[in-house]
Amino acid sequence: MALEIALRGALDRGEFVLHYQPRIGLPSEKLMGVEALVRWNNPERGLVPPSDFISIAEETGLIDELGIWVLRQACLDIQGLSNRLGYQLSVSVNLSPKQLLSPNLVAQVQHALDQAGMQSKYLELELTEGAFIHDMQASTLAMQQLKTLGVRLAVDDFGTGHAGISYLQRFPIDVVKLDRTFITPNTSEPHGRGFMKALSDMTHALGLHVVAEGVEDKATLDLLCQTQCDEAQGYFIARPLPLSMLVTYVEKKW
Ligand code: G
Ligand code: G
Ligand code: MN
Ligand code: NA
Repeated sequence: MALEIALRGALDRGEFVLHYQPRIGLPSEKLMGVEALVRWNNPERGLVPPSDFISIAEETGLIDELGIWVLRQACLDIQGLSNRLGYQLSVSVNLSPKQLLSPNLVAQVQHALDQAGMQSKYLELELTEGAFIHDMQASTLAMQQLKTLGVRLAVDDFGTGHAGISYLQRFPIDVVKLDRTFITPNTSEPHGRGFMKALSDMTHALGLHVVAEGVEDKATLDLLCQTQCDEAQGYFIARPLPLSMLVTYVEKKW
């Protein structure tokens, strides 16, 4: 209850901030876009990670309002940056399962795009497997409606849930984000390359794009290039950065 009230106040006072983690294309290593990750800039506690408040926001219904703020701010920030750079970046936004089933989601997404002047194909929405296995009919419908806007849909943390491969075919998904627990061990294991190649081939056979998360070293990035992974994200490339530092990162690289 205390945290719920604190979160409510944080929304009203504008204490939430977004950090952006770069995502590069392979093998070009060209910057393709960023993932927006929310933090709470608490005056007493400092930066509070999402793991400390997202589930409470979901339980109390605050996630709808927080989610709308994240969507709008992410589109505004990244379209603004793209305009300044003369170089279009994509932005990925995490959606909680509850948001996917909200009847207002499609209108909210369209509004966020309009407000930022962003073309829908540059917005990607990340859903975890858990978001669409509870009510398959409702989530399929919601996903189809989002697809008609022209946004991309990604399965986040793929491989950690129970959904499995059949879900990639059943739902209108464009992108698979392989969970980081899959990625690093493969560099050191004898069958790692074969495993990564199989995952990448399977994803491509389904007509989907594959993104590796949690890339922490050069050996892993090399392995992902060799196994035709499409994009990569992780500390070896860049940590999640405040907008001002993202600007510096982009300007240094280009
Ligand atoms: O940045 P960090 O590793 O602390 O993020 C942990 C998790 O928090 C992410 O994996 C993601 O699932 C979740 N998360 C981050 N930002 C958002 C957001 O804006 N909305 C939702 N629903 N989840 C988020
Ligand atoms: O669940 P989701 O993929 O949305 O969350 C991404 C989270 O993973 C972010 O909170 C981010 O801080 C974290 N992350 C990003 N890159 C790396 C990495 O290379 N290693 C580890 N351990 N965590 C990472
Ligand atoms: Mn994510
Ligand atoms: Na993930």
